[in-house]
Amino acid sequence: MAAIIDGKAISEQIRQELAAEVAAMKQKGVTPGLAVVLVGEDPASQVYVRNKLRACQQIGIYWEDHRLPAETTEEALLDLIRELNRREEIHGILVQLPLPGQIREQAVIEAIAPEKDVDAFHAQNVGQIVQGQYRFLPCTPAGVLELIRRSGISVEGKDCVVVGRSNIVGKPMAMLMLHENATVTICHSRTRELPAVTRRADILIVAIGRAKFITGDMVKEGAVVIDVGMNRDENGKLCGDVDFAAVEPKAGHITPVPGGVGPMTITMLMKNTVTAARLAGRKK
Ligand code: L34
Repeated sequence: MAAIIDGKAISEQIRQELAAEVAAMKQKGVTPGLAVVLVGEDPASQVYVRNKLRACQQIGIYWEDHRLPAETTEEALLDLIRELNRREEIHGILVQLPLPGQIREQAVIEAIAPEKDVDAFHAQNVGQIVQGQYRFLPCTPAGVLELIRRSGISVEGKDCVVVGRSNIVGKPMAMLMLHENATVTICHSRTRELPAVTRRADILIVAIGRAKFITGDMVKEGAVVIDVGMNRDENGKLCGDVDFAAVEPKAGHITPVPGGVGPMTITMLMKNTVTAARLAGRKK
């Protein structure tokens, strides 16, 4: 029987810490501000954006909700970003991904001022993270690390296997675990004998985007299993990349979906926005 890592509860605790920090900043005349940009009407993105704005509200962060139609041109989106880059009361800019096909995601990411790039997707921020010197960490990997830390799990010297190699999760996740002194393996859809690799993991982090992909036979007894997936199963129910019912009896710790990594992603976005505001204040 695994200990369930309660992402909602840990998130709540961090949000309270952040709310206190924001209250103190407001006393000194600085209110952290976040602009959220959503292009189109993807239903999942709408839910995530709503959760982000709700978290701002809860913590006391000033927020703006920019909604653009699905047929928006890249130039129009870049114009909005340039305007947000210039505005002093906006410390963080988040453009929700994925974007419609006519817009190049990379062009948009690189247009965001690095000091306002609270996703840490900009090449400058990515480069700083690889070098181990950074302003912010990308929200999902940072959230995973915080879940592990606040659950009292040590990482040093452990075998950590990351399944998935996206720029948003897999690659930065592996880098963070390396910085924590884990021995890191990255695997993906083309990895040969994947179950043999995942079975070596003391800490297994899964972000491959396939419902219930990790089955019981792929997990070592007592492993820490972190599920970054967000899928719908055959009944339309939210589920992760891990077959929870099959893996939970074997794992030492496991995160649920929903209520695991998702809320932490949002909480780390709040943390990055507060950090961005603090750093902007320091410059003046
Ligand atoms: N730019 N785009 C940008 N930054 C991000 O960090 C994201 N991500 C991913 C998609 N696009 C992005 C998110 O915000 C995934 N993601 C995200 C955020 C929140 C939740 C899930 C994914 C979340 O709130 N999950 C809830 C359940 C939500 C529901 O009911 O559907 C949970 O408990 O897991």
